[in-house]
Formats: sequence, C-alpha cells, structure tokens
Amino acid sequence: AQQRLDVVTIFPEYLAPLDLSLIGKARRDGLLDLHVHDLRDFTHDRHRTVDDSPYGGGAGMVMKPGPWAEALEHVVAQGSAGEAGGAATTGAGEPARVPTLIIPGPGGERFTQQVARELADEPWLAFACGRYEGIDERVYEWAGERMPVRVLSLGDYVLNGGEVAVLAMVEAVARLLPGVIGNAESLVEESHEDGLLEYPVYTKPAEWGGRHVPDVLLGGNHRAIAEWRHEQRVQRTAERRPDLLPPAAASTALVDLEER
Ligand code: 6GU
Repeated sequence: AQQRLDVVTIFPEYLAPLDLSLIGKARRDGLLDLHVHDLRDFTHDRHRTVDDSPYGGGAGMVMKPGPWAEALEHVVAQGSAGEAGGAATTGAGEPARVPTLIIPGPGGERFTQQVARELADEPWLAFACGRYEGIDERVYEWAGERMPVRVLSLGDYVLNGGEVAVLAMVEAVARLLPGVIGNAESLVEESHEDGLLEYPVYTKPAEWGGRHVPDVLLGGNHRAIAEWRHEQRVQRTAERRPDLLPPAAASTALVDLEER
C-alpha cells in the first residue's frame, strides 16, 4: 500500500534530501508518493506575500491564513482526485478523502517512535511548514474542522522552521513502511522500539589500537551473547536515558555498574 505525503513550505528546495538514499529509493519503487508545494504559489499579490506583522504587537512576523487555506484546499483536491495510481487509499482500498495534517512546531506534542508508528499506518499525511513566529491561529481551527490535525515537536529546542523537522519525521515514518527497509529484522532490535537503547556493536579487527572486542562476542555462545547484550542495553539506558526506565530499574542498573 503506497503512502501519500504532501509538504507545503516556502522553501521547497529544503526538501531536496528526500530524493536521496532510502527515501529516494522508496519513492522510485512506488512505495512513497511525495508532493512538495510552494506556499507562495497560493498568493495573489505581486510580492507573493505569505507573512505580516502580529496583531497586538511583538517581535517578528506571522504567516497569513489565506495562502495556507488555499494551499491545503489544493492538496486535498489533488490528493483525493484519484489520478491513476496516485491516490492515497485507506486500508479498504477506497481513496482517503483528507490527509492527516501534521504541523511541526516547538509547541507541539512530542514526536516519538510511537507517533512515527501511528503515522506509518496512515494512507495520507500532509505537512505544513511554518516559518517566522508561526502561523495565524485560525489556520489550526480551519484545518481542524476539515481534517485530523496534529501539532508535533521533535524536542525541547527551537528550529527556524518546520522543514528540518519534516525531514526527520518523514524519514522516521517512511522507514517503517513495508518494503522500505530490506531487512525488516533490523527494525525490531532498535533503540526506542522496546524502550531500551541499543547494545554496543563491534567489527573486525578483534584488536584495534590496543582495544579489544569483548571476549563473549568472539565465542559462539549465543545465549551468553544475548544476555550480555541485554545487560549492556539496560546499563546504557540507565546511564544515558534513565527517564526511559522505571525508577527502581534505573537505580538497580547503576548500582550493578558501580559494583563491576
Ligand atoms: Cl517540529 N519545529 C520547529 N520550528 N522547532 C522545533 C521543532 C519543530 N521541534 C523542535 N524544535
């Protein structure tokens, strides 16, 4: 089942990396149907204006609602038109009438692996990249009356606009789509899939610059290797991301580490 993605931005060139690597391959293989739209194409003045000063005063500029509504109406019309092979479909095969709209922003709900999994189940996603101090609040209300809307943040820091966040979100979602990653097994043993960070990995040579690969990995005892790797995952998570562990498990793992 192909997933349709629409991205609306004032910097379409910012999305160029989506032609590369795994995502580019998924597009060429027909697993992803990606459309990037220039918000300025939905303005009508000579200067193709997308922003204006904030009512009430304050720093910076706010994105005007008009171009956003026209751009999103265009996305909905184009995506639900059912052009041959291009229409997003629901699980039952009928065309999806509207996309789930993602608005990236530092004030959103946290984008996590769980959210990526939810989005990978959707037939059609649209992304609205804000810039400047944000998008006029009425766009959120207007869109929310027409389609499901999620405001999503990558984490507690500020980017200049939604474009880089969309690159991250599209990559996290697309790699979960069936067929995008050749070896589906590599998807399950990953950080954030089961709540623990990954174990450390090594390759040849067995000794490098006086540093040795742990002995257990050189023997063929698969049970011992699995136990060692699990232990490494728990300790690593306790040290680097204790917030991922139940409080008791976090302190036990750190005590174990000090006793070694
Ligand atoms: Cl999703 N957008 C912007 N502009 N800044 C962010 C972010 C998103 N996530 C973290 N910082």
